[in-house]
Amino acid sequence: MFETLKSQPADKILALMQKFREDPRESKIDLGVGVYKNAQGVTPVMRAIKAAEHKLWEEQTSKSYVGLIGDPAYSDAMIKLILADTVERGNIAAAATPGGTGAVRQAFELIKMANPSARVFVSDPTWPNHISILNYVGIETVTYRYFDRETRGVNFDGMIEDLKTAVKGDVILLHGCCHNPTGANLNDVQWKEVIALMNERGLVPMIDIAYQGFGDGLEEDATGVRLVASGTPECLIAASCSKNFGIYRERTGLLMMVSNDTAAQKLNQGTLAFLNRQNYSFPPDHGARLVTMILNDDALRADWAAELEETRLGMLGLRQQLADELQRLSGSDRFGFLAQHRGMFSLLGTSPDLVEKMRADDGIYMVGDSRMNIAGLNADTVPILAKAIIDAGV
Ligand code: PLP
Ligand code: TYF
Repeated sequence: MFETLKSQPADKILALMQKFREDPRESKIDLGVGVYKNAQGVTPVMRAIKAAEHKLWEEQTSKSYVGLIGDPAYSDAMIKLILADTVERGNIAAAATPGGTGAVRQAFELIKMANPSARVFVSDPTWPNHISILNYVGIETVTYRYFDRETRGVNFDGMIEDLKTAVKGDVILLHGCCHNPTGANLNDVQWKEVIALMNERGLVPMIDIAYQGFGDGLEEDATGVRLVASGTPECLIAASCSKNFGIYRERTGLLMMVSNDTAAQKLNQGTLAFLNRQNYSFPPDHGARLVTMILNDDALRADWAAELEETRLGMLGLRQQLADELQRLSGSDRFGFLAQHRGMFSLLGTSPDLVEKMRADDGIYMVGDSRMNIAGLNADTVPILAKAIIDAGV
């Protein structure tokens, strides 16, 4: 049987990670995989996570199964974090998942189950796993214009024009904040316009939110998802705690179904439990428990939010430094977009050839589409990157 298997395409981001490890140059700079790193290049365990783990170790008396949807207290805490009080709790069904990827996967399976003919519209470009999981689940994918290669901002007119080709029941996948890979995001007015269009045409929004707190702040980054959840009849939300709690390997995510039909909540909740059971029975608990402990404890929560804010401001500072340095070297404002982008990523918008040239000449590792992880920089490496960008002729 195994002889029938074909080799599968590698994940380009993870392949780049390997290539970086194998590069002997000491001066190499890793701007690849989307993992936060501090100025020392370390992905730290956040202080509040350490404290919660300590408390958990002392207090936890059993590791027996929790439940198919995880601990409801986790769902409650995450719903509050993401949606605040914009939607009644009775209008939301939720289930813990293994990471944000697990939530994305379960959401796609749910779409396939509820409407096998639905197409999913994704931004051009988007996180490559969106497309690869959609293909694997057997859902037709349509791309909508998103990134303007001239301005490096959002091509909003193109986006709206393309979304107008969607028909009733199609799903529109939107990044809640800190768009991966571009760093370019919708403003509030644009969110409202997209919502109006989706409502007019009977389209179903799905929000992937993996970087709340990395852009403009915890509350600010939730603006889009809150507008969608409160302004559309139904939507799906896939959330990840990997980045904002720094618990990547704990696999902590949440899938939400928001519906204005309160009577459907029980059925929706049962469907999420069913989907979890088919795929892995019980979702992981450790990360979800830490998140719940932190969000429900004033002191831990304050410390977590403070450390997240330091992280966010650090990345913003690096963005500004890079934009300033490039302005100085190029004598132009054409790199100003780097300071406008939000989150961990910016798409430089250059060719794979120049990306490869910067890797070969300067040991700078960005993803082939020219996505840079800003957190891979520090104050000393920003000038090195800026010079490499100018030397390569970007
Ligand atoms: N969605 C987006 C847009 C992402 O960038 C990521 C990356 O980490 C995820 C979802 C899922 O992350 P994880 O499965 O590690 O929680
Ligand atoms: O885009 C990124 O770099 C992060 C991390 O298969 C990641 O989202 C990368 C590849 C992958 C899963 C997560």
